[in-house]
This record gives sequence, C-alpha cells and structure tokens, in this order.
Amino acid sequence: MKILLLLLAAAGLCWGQYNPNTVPKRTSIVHLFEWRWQDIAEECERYLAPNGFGGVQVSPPNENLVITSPNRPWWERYQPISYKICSRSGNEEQFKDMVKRCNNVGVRIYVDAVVNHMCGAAGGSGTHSTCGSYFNAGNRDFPAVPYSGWDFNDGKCHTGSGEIESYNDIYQVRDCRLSSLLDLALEKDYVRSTIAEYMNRLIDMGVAGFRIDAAKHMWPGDIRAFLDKLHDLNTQWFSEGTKPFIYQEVIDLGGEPIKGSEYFGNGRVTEFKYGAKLGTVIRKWNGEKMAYLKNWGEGWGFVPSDRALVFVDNHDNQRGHGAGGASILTFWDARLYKMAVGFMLAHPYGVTRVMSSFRWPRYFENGKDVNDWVGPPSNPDGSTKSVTINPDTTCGNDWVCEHRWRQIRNMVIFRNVVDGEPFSNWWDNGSNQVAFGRGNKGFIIFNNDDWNMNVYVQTGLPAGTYCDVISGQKENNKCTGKQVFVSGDGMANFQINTDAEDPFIAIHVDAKL
Ligand code: AAO
Repeated sequence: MKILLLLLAAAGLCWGQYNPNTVPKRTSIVHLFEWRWQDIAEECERYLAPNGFGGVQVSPPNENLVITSPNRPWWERYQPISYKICSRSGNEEQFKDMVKRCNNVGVRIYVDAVVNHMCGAAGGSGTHSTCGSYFNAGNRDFPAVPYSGWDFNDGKCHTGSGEIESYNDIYQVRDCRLSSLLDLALEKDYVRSTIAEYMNRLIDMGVAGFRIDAAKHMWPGDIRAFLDKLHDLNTQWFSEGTKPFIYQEVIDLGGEPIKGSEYFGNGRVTEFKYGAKLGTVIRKWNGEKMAYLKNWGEGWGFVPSDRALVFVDNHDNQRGHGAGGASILTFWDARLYKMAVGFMLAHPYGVTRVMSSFRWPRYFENGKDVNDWVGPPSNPDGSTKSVTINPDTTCGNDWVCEHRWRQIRNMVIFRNVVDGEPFSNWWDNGSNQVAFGRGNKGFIIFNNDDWNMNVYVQTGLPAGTYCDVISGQKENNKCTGKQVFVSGDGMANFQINTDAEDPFIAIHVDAKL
C-alpha cells in the first residue's frame, strides 16, 4: 500500500503536461496562422465558442526582426528580437484583451514559443524590429531582453560553419544553428530563467499552454529546466494547480537518431508521420489504400495517442518548409483535404489541430514554390489585413478559414459529440471504401474508390433518421443535407458516388432528426 502511494505521488510530481486544458467536450485546436489578436478575439466570440472549438494556437506574439527582402515574409516571426509582446498581430494590450475574451467564452489560447534561438546571424544591427528595439546580431547583443554573447552556443557547436550540417549528429542538432538562427545556450540558468519569465508573463495573462518551436533543437533536459520554472495557470479561468499544456515541435519521420519519445517527459510532441502518411493514403500513392487505416495510430508506428498532437498540414509543410514532403494535403487540394481532416477528426488518436491559412500566390518552378515566403494578406504599409466575414460565413481578404468550411467545422463538432467513445464497427471493402464508428455516438463512411458505393453496414447507432453533417446539417430539426436511416439493428444503407462533391458521410447523435 505504502509503495503504491509512493508511486502515485511520484507520478503526480512528474511534470509533463499532456492535457490541453480545454473546457469539457471541446476537443480541437485551430491554428489561426498570422491572425491579428483583435480578429482572434472576435472569432472566439462569434464563431469558435458557438461551434465547440477548444482553443487557438496563435503565431509568435513576441517582438521579431522586420525583414524587407523578401518583403515581410511570414517566417520573420520565427526570428525573435525580444520578448516584448509586440508583433504584426498586435500589441500587449490587444493580446491581453484577446486572451481574456477567448477565455471568457471557454476558448483557450496556446502560444507558439520561439525560444531555441534569436534572429539569423545575418540579421544585421539597428532597430528594424517590430517594436523598434535595438539589437546587433553580429555581436549577439539583444539589450531589450537582455542577451549578450555569453548567452549563445557559438563556442559549443563543432561544425566548421556553425550550422547544423547533419541531422545524424545529435550534438549538432542541439548545439549548432538551425538555418543560421542564433542558438541560445539553454544550459545557462540565466537563459532558462529569462525564457521562463517570458512564458510566465503569458501564463499570468491567461494563456493555457505552449507550442515549443524547434524543440528538437534543444536538449530535452534544457526544456524541462525552463518548464520547471513555470507558474500554474491563472485561477481566474483554471482550477488551482493546473499546469500549462505543452506540445513540442519535434520532427521525427524516422531515419534520424533524435526520437520524439525523448521529449515525452516534458509534454506531447507533434506527430509529423500522421499528416505525411494520411496524405499518402488519401492520394493513393505508393499502393496505399484506406483499408489499411484499420489500425491507424500506434499501429502505424506513431507515438502513443496520449503523447501526440496531430494535424493534416501545418504552416510549414503546407508550403514546402519543414518536413512531410509532397504527400501533405492542404486547402489547395480541397476535396481530398476535407476527407483527410474528416478522417482525423473522427478518429480517436491524439489531440487534433486544424489549420487555418491565408492564400498566397503559389507558383512552382522546378518543383519548388518560389512564393513559399509570402506573408499574410497585408496593406501597403505592411500591416496585416483584418479577417473580414462574407455574408455566406466564409472569410474575405484572402483568409482561407478552413475551420469555417462546413465539412470541417461539423467534424470538429462530431469529435466533441463522440469524445471518449471507442473506435468501433470498422468496415472496409479491401480497397478505399471504409467506415468506422465511435461507440453508439457517431459514424463516418468514405468512398475514395473510382467506383460508386452502395452498402449496408453496421453503424452501432440507435435507430432513427440522421442528418449527414458533411453535405449539410441539422437546422431547426430539418436536415439541409442527405438523410441516413438507421434501423433497429443499427444497420444503414449508404450510397456515395465516386464523383460526389464530398465522397464521405458522417452522422452523430446530436444530428438525429
Ligand atoms: C529563414 C530563411 C533561411 C535563413 C533564416 C535566417 O528561410 O534561409 O537562413 O531565415 O535568416 C521558419 C522558416 C525558415 C526561416 C525561419 C526563420 O521555415 O525558412 O528561415 O522561420 O525566419 C527544421 C526544424 C524545425 C523547423 C523546420 C522549418 O527541425 O524546427 O526546419 N520548424 C520550426 C517552425 C518554422 C521556423 C522554425 C522552426 C525556426 O515551424 O516555421 O522556420 O524558428 C529535416 C529535419 C527537420 C527539419 C527539416 C527542414 O526534415 O528532420 O527537423 O526541420 O529537415 O530543415 C524529409 C525527411 C525529413 C526532413 C525533410 C526535409 O521529409 O524525412 O526528416 O525531408 O529535408
């Protein structure tokens, strides 16, 4: 008995924070990439809360280098100059207002924490930063933090160039520069404390957790050291003793010595195999079929479900940065993309993140998008354009708002309805027609074959007439889409033509007529 209690106490002391701290029955995160704080605050109130979104991943809020060649790329926000809350998304007052208003309607805010490095070595010197703070990249001088030469890893990296030259050397990956970005010396208590102080300011404002950018480029123990210094969440919105949600960006597609599992002690990790494999399957590349998805999850060599943060695409691999390759599905391939996001949201594996993008003038030369750098929709003075809402609820000003697409939004709701229910009633035709349920709460069926589908399958659902939430939804007890009739034994007939606009159907108990 004593030993059991000791073990339980030890588990309780274990720092890792795997829970997204969402309100009950809200299960998904949306990444509102490059959105302004004011727009996010409004989106929480007018759309995310009413539609059951759990939280928002926001772009890095701290001061960054202003890059004019190319002209204000989205990636300048991954080059910190200081930890002042001051970026193209807004100032500190606007950030605080957003966190408060989102929390007040039960939508959490997760900050993208860029703490592995500062700006690039060739960032120059001056005040060309989003808040006008002076810095000198050449001298490693960032007085607005302050950091100086002592706080960087220059002496520790052993490659000739000072850059990561091989991902097969775990020391280079952690101690050298990623794409020339000045690498912070995270073994120093001063650096750890400075980072923790930045994160604590955000926690005190009401932030619910963090994406740890470039976590693979930091030693797991160094991350642990600054996480250990973090406050519990603000008790205005969270119960006492709640730790921030942590998900670490570790790209592990296999084939490199650094494994995602090394980071489990700190929190969840981004499972990049998920989107890369799902894209391959839905595109039917390499002989893959949806029937093989029967054991999706750990069965495919992914990290354990309770350690995974998953997504179909992210802000990097939707434009050829980072990892995942050509198989990654994005809004540019809308029909297949909706199927992939639908599959992800219906499947119990992992904490799910939905991408919400801006449109850019994608243009391929020799297989590479030469406009992969283009920043958010912006005005001539460089300020980010607001997100306008069209009468049909879609977004204007080149904001794509995938999270507002009916099929995706309704699957976010589906995931909430089936939360906690087991994966059940798998069916497949040995090819690309598959279906599965979530206990007796929801059911989804796909036809990704080149022929029509007409089948009777077991749904596990109570008898009744259900409204398909892909082709429409239940409104005032009427269905604006297809109807599905489930008989007393749980069986139902599904017909999906190969040329259907969206070749999948999803039903759940809250969409029963
Ligand atoms: C920009 C310029 C650079 C310039 C620099 C400094 O583009 O030319 O040197 O400024 O002036 C973003 C942009 C960068 C940008 C940076 C700073 O993506 O282009 O640099 O802001 O402005 C690695 C990291 C991963 C990182 C990813 C992009 O491990 O952490 O690269 N993602 C995060 C953010 C990202 C951000 C940063 C980090 C930096 O999400 O937005 O960068 O804060 C392999 C490795 C991966 C590695 C990739 C790419 O992947 O495994 O760890 O990701 O290479 O280098 C197959 C393999 C797969 C492999 C992949 C690509 O898929 O299976 O393992 O090929 O080779």
